[in-house]
Parts: sequence; C-alpha cells; structure tokens
Amino acid sequence: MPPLVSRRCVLQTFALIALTTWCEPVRGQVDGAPAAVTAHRIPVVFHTDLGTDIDDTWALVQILRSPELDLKFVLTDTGDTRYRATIAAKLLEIAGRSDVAVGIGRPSTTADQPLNQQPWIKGYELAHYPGKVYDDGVDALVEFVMGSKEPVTIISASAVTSLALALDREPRIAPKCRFVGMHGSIDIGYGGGKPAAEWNVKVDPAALRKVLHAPWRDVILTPLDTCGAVSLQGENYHSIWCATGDPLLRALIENYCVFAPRVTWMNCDFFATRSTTLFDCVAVYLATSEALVETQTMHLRITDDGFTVRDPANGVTARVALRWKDRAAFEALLARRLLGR
Ligand SMILES: [Ca+2]
Repeated sequence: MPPLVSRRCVLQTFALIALTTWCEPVRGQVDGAPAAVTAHRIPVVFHTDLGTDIDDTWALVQILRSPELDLKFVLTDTGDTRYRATIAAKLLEIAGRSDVAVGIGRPSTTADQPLNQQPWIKGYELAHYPGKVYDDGVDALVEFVMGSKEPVTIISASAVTSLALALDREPRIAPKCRFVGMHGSIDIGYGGGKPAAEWNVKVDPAALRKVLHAPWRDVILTPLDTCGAVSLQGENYHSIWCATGDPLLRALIENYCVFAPRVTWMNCDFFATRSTTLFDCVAVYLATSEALVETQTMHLRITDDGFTVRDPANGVTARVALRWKDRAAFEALLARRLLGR
C-alpha cells in the first residue's frame, strides 16, 4: 500500500473515532445568533474559496459569531464555486442564518483546488437551501452593494477573480465598500520563512491588481506576516473541540475531521489537539477592530508571479497589518468569539 493511502486510512479512522467518541457536550448557545448585538452592525459580504483549506470555514463561523458584523451575502470564488457555495449554504442553514444570500462566483480551472470537504456535503442539495442562491453571484453582488443604504464591508479570503469581474461590470461598487483582505506576504512568508507568492495573490495577480486599484472607502490587508502565525491550541482549541452541544461548532469540527485525512499539502495528524493556520480569521478580525495589530500604509506592487513587494514610486496604496501587538490576545478572543462568549 502506498504511504499516502496508508496515512489517509489511519487519519480517516482516527477522525471517525474522534467524531463518534467526542467529549461531553457543552451546554450554552445552540444557534447562530451572536452573544450580544451592538447598536450598529456592519453589513458584510464574505468572499471566500471555502472548501479547499479549512480556515475559511473557521472564518465563516467567526463572522456569524461576531456581534459587530451582520453577514448579508457569501460570494464564492475560484475553482469549483458551486461546491464552495454548497458548503456555505449548509453551514448557514445549520447556523439558522438562511437569511444570508449565497452567490456562486465565476468557476475556474486555472489552479489545483482540491475539494477537501466534499464528503461533508454529500446528499445536501444547494437547490434546497431555504435562502437565496444566485447562479450569477457576481451580478447579485453588484445588485446587493448598489442597493445597500449603508457602506458594505467585503471580507475577502480568496483570490479575487470574481471581485475584479464585479468591478468590470459596475465600478461604482468600490466607493460604497470597504475592502478587508487576506492577501500577500511582505517580509514574512509561509511558516515564518522568506516572503512568498501567497496563494490568494498567486492564483490571479491581475485580478488583485485591479481590485487594489479600485477606489474603495478603505483597504486593509492581513498578509502572511500577521495571519500566517495564527492557530488555536491548548485550552483555546480544546474548548471548541468539546463544544459538541453547539450545532455550528460541531459542524466546524466535523468539517475539520473530514478535511484532515484529505489535505495533501500537510500531514494534518494534529487535528484533535490544535487547528491549522487560521489565515482568514485575521481578515474577519480586521473588519471589527485593529487594536491588536500594527498597521502601516504601504505602496505595493503585485508581480505577475504573485509577490507583493514594496514600491513607493509605482505601488498601489493599502493599509497593511504588518505585525502583531498581541497575537495571544487575538487567539484567546477568537476562541471566545467562536464559543459565542
Ligand atoms: Ca481562503
């Protein structure tokens, strides 16, 4: 038996045991409503490639559990966008949030995008989602933004092919939105290494160039320099792993258990004790606060091979969360948020 198959079998068995012998249920919040509702909640679009890496799933739950944010619309992007929309719809339905519209972005075949959460949506029909599903998610996004009475925050956790398309169809969406993105790598790359061609840039650099040049109300990015260092471990993770009485967190951990044996770019044999890197969760945080990061206004050039390099003369202006003031505080906050505390 090839080693990869063997590893997958062991992990699948472990994941199945974990799912069936989970910790005691934790009582408490059992729906998707935030723990507290602030006076003004920010209308949010979540732009996502949910279903390849698992961090988008964490980020979607984080949005649903952030009392400052009012999720209105999910737009899927890159690869099999219908598959991604199906995961979003099933999660939203479990959260009791089928008031959120789901838009299917433009599908693409340009990058290898494994469907690591496919078993979780087996038997779930997107057509049966009680909320709105738009086959042309790009048009629906434009319509939503143009019809919004107040500014919208786009939390982008994906390559931006469909957002660039939306700007082509209706450039006036930009001044109505704030753009918060998980994109780039300035001084630090994956695993703390040297600057890298970050995935969300590398998949479609021309689209990101177009998006960053648009006249948004504000642009703030979390590159790998900040988001690449975040994960939940110890009690922060354990409390979520054990929250089996909470349907949304249970769905999150189910997805993680499905993902772990299938992911090909790491040996995810640690899923019972910690999360993977939660890149996209930092973008969600930046939509609510910047208190725990140091930001810098920078001029960035997007290279054709997916790098984001400083270029004071010709770069596009963006605010960048370049360093943490207190990453541990963020991770503790993230755990509390996910738990609805
Ligand atoms: Ca993502």
